[in-house]
Amino acid sequence: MKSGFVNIFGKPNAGKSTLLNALMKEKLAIVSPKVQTTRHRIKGILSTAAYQIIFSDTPGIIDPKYKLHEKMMQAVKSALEDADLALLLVDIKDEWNEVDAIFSSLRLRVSSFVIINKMDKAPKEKLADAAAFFKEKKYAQEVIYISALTGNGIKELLEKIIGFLPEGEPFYAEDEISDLPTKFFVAEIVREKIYTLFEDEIPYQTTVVVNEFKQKSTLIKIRAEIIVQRESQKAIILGEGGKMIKQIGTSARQEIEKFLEQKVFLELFVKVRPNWRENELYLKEYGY
Ligand SMILES: Nc1nc2c(ncn2[C@@H]2O[C@H](COP(=O)(O)OP(=O)(O)OP(=O)(O)O)[C@@H](O)[C@H]2O)c(=O)[nH]1
Ligand SMILES: [Mg+2]
Repeated sequence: MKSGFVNIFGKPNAGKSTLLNALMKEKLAIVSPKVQTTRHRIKGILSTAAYQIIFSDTPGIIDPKYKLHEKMMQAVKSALEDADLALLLVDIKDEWNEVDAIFSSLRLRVSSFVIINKMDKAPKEKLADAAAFFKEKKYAQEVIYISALTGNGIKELLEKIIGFLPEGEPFYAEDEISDLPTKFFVAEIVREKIYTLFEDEIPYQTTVVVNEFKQKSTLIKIRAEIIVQRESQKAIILGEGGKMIKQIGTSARQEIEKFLEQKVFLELFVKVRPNWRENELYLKEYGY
């Protein structure tokens, strides 16, 4: 039996969450075209008779600007501490020197694979140049190309990871796919819809908490709160005549139903909590 922790790191938007989902063959982590979508460390547990891999998706590495950012970087740090193998994800379109500086600053004590992502978006020559650039780096045990979006290269990556795993017993029960509660995933799905539907700053001013989750005879009743920092943001989330919040609710409900494989009744409310991103108590209450 082999088992181990395989943790994914990289700049915001590199495709870390898309990669976690591709490796798990299940959508666990939310994804958006915007940076700083992921705010937590999200474990995905892949178990077979031969191995158990505990993958961790992490927030994109940034310079913290407010307390929520600091919490996000603590999630990165925790994943740095228990990794058996680090997957260092590079968006082929990013500035390689800048990415290299970030990877070097992690001071990794474990082996790492540099994974060049979004290969579907770059010509072969550029991929070869990127590989040559990263192969020279001390931290790069292997350099691999993938497209997390199309699935290209994922099977080969998984085989390489398994080859690298230490011998060991499983850490989690075989039927567990994550260490996070269902409520967390539900809140994340609502948050993803906010990232998709709103431009600019709104997603960054917002968080979501599920404060009721009740199994009824024919459906699950869920009540969630969308937290914003200001009244003006509340008005934007609601939209004219409640048009926007209705849209969030409809698309979130459809996805939650798929995730839970059950009918769902979803109620959404908007609450103003001035400066919640800087407030230790609120951050704690909202799961950060
Ligand atoms: N073309 C292409 N797009 C990709 C690929 N992988 C991810 N993306 C897109 O890149 C964007 C960011 O993906 P995420 O998985 O949310 O990136 P992330 O690294 O988790 O981002 P943060 O959570 O903000 O740090 C999304 O629009 C994805 O669809 C890929 O292989 N090819
Ligand atoms: Mg992410």
